Amino acid sequence: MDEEIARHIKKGIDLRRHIAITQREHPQATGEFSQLLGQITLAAKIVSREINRAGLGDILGKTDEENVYGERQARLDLYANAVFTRALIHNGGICILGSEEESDPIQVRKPELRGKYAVTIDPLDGSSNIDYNVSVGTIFGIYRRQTEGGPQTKASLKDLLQPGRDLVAAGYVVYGSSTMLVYTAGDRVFGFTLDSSIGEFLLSYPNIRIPSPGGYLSVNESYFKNWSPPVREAVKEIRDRDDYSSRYIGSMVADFHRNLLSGGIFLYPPEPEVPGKRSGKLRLLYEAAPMAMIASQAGGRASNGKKDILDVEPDNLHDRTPFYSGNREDVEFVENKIKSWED
Ligand code: AFP
Repeated sequence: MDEEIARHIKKGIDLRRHIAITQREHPQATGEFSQLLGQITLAAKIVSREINRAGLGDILGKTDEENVYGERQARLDLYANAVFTRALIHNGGICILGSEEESDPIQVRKPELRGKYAVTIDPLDGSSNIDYNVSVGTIFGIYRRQTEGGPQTKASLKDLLQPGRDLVAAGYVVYGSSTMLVYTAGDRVFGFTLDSSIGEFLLSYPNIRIPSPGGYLSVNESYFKNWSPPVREAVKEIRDRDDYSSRYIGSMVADFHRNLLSGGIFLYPPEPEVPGKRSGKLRLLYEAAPMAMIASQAGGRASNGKKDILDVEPDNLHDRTPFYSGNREDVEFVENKIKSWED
């Protein structure tokens, strides 16, 4: 980042001003990217407000609807999906949206509203925790449209089926004890905290770097018996290190966020003999790829056990992937364990 621009990025500035300053590095920018981030933050504020008063309204609990993975959707899943979809489709500078809650992508139908970005979103990750007042989150990834023909031409699936390496920006919102938005546009990772008294996200972390070594081991150990031998061995060894402690919330955004700030490794390994979990649980496009971009920009790494998540080419919108992310050394340690068993 240009030093003159970096000087203006100070703690406390609001997100809109921050975007305006960072966009100075791109004099050719049309404003669509700023508009898109603006719509994401607007939707995040609306969802945050609803989550904060969740116990008061009739919005907790499950619906009778199932998503494409056969999981029963929580009311707040549907609410968050509707809020983000509306904000992005009508005014977001995008041409197509892939949502974890929708089986098919959503097209921007009117040519005059079509922008040059394709967005993936997990509107409410960790929603099975919502009834217990546990942190949940939203994850988003922003790609450049690949379909030729300009706004007159409809977008296509290939605009969404891109490897994480092609992400223009990625981020998440964690609805926790405070609401935070963390994002990267490929140069540093920024963290903003929502000041609800003024309704603005203010810069609280100007340059997040994953501390290393040490930190938290974060994995659902109740699946220990289902993992492959190298993964079991790696987890046991990390658990025994003196500078590691265990924490697992079961809400990826919150687990990832803690480890981004404190170091360590988050794992969701495959369970080779368990139907539906042979590639783990997490979704490549909606969860793994955006988080991999953030981990990598913060000096860490995310892997599927064999290669960097950013290099994995998606075949389908709802592909799942094993996921190991955090300190570069810890992720490489797991990769090497897996490799040593294959050799
Ligand atoms: P839900 O959105 O159904 O709560 O799933 C959340 C999630 O995809 C991810 O946020 C967690 O890391 C992971 O599932 C937790 O899964 P386990 O309950 O199997 O540990």
